[in-house]
Amino acid sequence: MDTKKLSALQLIELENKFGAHNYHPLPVALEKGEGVYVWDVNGKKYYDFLSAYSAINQGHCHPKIINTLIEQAKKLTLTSRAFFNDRLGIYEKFITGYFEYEKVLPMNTGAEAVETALKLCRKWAYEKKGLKENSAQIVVCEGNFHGRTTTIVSFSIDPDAYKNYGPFTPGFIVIPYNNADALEKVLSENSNIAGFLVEPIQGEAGAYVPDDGYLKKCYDVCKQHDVLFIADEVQTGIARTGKLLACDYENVHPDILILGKALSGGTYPVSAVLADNYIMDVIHPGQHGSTFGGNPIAASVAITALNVIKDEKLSENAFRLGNIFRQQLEELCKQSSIASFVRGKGLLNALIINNEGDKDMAWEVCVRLSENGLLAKPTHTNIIRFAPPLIITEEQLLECIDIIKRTINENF
Ligand code: IF1
Repeated sequence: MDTKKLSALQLIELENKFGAHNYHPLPVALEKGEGVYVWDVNGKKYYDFLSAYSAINQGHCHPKIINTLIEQAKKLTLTSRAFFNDRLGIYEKFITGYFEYEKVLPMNTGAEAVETALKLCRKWAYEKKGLKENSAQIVVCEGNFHGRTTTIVSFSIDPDAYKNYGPFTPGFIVIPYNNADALEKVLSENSNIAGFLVEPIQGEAGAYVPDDGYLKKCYDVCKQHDVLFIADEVQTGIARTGKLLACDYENVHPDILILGKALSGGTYPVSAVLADNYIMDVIHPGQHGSTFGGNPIAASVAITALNVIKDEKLSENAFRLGNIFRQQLEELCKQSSIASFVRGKGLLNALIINNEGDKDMAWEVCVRLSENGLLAKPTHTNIIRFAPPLIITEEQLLECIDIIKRTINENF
């Protein structure tokens, strides 16, 4: 392959010709990232307001995380779990102390961690709660997004996620999100419920923030019925919403906590499932695993990535700047005919576009934003997610708010 620098168009053509068309990217070809910025192959600089769906909370190519990645990669990348190594135990002690759990099961992608949590919950229900084998039901919410495996899409309500991927995995009950009474009802009427899997804020649904108290009510209902409360914080966790975990807003300590994405600062696939011994100890040798799960690079990078979150006070920064962002965009919504309303917590926010006139409006806005140096992506045709790296400064945020306001006011 000729290694001369290819143009954006040539790169796009390569992806179209040789890659599956499972995404519809904005027509931007990136080649460099640093902090809150990315550059395309033409040298154009952008603010990254997607952060790879909240995997880049610590900023692109954070020097401390990259240094850890490089140093570990030179020493030992992968041993498999057939042997012990000098990184995994240290990481396991670190992360369980960091999130206050007794044990961790290390995996790689968010979906793998969600699958692990579902298996763990079912196994606990049979071996500890005493449900009849293969009878367990797990409650999930409408509008959920937990990954793309066949089991996970089995309980999606989005046809794009599940259509023609059947037959589906049984054992899931879908209830409305943000409705604790619906959970209470299903747990009161069914004695074979093992767990309740929920996103503290629904990311894919467009930063759908439930009412204050929803998570706590659901947690309490689960406790009353001996059902595990499982929080998928793959996207909302690790400081994104202005607290270390979104569950922290309601002082809810999930029975099973699922993490991913920013667990590595976007440098490596690292995910994790955390729980206390009464749950995690149902897993015995040979009953679950993965080739790369807990590998030395993942273990090392995750420690550094989590230290950066605390050392640089990224939760506090996300909390403070998120309030400024929403307040400024609410002003935009008051005077714009297409910007309807903004919602979110910390630096996980979404602008809902009034696309009655043109269903591609949100896409058009994102194209214009990219021309003005800010990258964001629509979700569900009329919602634009805004999620910059949490290291963003107030000055940079105000500049981005100006770009968003100017783009919408001048073009729509
Ligand atoms: C895509 C968005 C989608 C997640 C939560 C588990 C996973 C995700 C709460 C699975 C992954 C990614 C996947 C990516 C786009 C993005 C996403 F919500 F973040 F925007 F799809 F809905 N739980 N979310 O958000 O983690 O296996 O991907 O590591 O699939 O298009 P993963």
